[in-house]
Amino acid sequence: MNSTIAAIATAQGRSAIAIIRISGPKALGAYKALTKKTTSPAPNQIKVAWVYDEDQKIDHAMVVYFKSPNSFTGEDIVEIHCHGSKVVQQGILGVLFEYGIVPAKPGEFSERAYYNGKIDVTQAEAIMELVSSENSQLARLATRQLAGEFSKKIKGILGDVTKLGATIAANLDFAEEDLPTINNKEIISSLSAVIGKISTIKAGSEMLPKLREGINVVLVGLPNAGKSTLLNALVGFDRSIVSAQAGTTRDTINEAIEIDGFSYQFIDTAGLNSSPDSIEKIGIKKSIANIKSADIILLLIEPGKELATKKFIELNNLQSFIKGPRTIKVFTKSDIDAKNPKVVQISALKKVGVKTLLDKIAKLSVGQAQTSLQVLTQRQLGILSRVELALTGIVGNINHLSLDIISAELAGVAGELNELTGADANKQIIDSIFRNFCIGK
Ligand SMILES: Nc1nc2c(ncn2[C@@H]2O[C@H](COP(=O)(O)OP(=O)(O)OP(=O)(O)O)[C@@H](O)[C@H]2O)c(=O)[nH]1
Ligand SMILES: [Mg+2]
Repeated sequence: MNSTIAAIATAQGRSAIAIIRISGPKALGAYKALTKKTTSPAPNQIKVAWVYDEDQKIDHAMVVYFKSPNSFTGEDIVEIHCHGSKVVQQGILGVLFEYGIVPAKPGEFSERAYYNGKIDVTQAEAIMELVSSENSQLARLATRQLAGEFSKKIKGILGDVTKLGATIAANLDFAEEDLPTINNKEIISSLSAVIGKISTIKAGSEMLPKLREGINVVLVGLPNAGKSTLLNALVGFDRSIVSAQAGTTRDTINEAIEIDGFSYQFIDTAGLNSSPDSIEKIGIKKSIANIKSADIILLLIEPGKELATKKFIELNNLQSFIKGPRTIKVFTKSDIDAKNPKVVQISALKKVGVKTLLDKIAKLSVGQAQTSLQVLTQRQLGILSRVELALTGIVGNINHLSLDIISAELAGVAGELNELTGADANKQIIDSIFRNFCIGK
């Protein structure tokens, strides 16, 4: 790649500062042309300098030079941190294009980093995730992937598959001498371990859409249980109407908030009333639908209403939705009637117990999965599923498969795994990954 590319790396539009990035063999020359300096700058040091278009000053900017190979792309890179006006940015780009530098395609900086061995494909995909992360947990996960954590896991699995393949191949070579080095039981046990690792990675990614879109926390209970009061306490302002009248909330009310880096959708619902009027009926239908699709259910019970709540649930066949670890039973109005300290109890009115409840929600939403959470793109998930299917296929049919065939299957699996980190990925796949990036990345 002999061309030198440039692009604005910051968001379009007016801003305090914009960054223009240049990568390639002409970067240093462009630095000198722009700043009218004759000596090369020291690498990795930010300098304040005037940038010029011929004799015309464009801006007083900060300029930094990263010397190849110690840069993001592996090539010479120059970054110009200028003022964020369109005129300044276009002025600088104009000089650069005049100098023979070409506009960068979307993701071309990352693509060059990939081709120069600076990052692998999963790290490139992580960069994209990080740039588009909508909350800090997602960003944290993407950062972990950027650090190569996912690639390391895949390389571990690839190592296992290759090792098993090699053992089988050795066994094939020595077959005539009747020296069995591996039996079906051993193959199954090795493959099961690999399948287990893949399932763990996949399971870790299932939580991801939730992290992106927000975890649905539905507040349900009989009329007057204190749902709307709790919603208001959770979100920190008067979102929902509260009154002593039963059946105040008739429609669902959503409010999104972020807690500890996770996005949540709190949903207040109409009270579950067994003999509602016609409008209430529609609201209750919605409440029930929300119970069914909730990630987390807060079942609110006011003093003296435990039995009535249970009855409603049974009457509407909601037991299977409400029981289980995603439901938190919350006893409300603890200022009126305090319960045994072991249960979750709150007084939303007096703001007692709300913080503890939030902690419980956070714990439930991430659970044990947090450390194994994984950002997987559709491409990565597809490959992992194919690999999993191929391996379970071998395990299931082991008695009908010759070592030859198993060996060939494992070679195919190794190829797929290599494609995952890009060691074996074809140009088309690589292109499609980088073209989804933004310009300047
Ligand atoms: N003492 C006390 N009263 C509360 C508490 N939480 C709610 N209330 C009162 O209980 C009544 C009903 O509260 P809401 O929050 O409207 O109850 P809801 O479950 O949303 O009721 P619906 O929308 O009718 O289903 C109101 O008069 C609240 O002031 C609490 O923690 N302590
Ligand atoms: Mg209400």
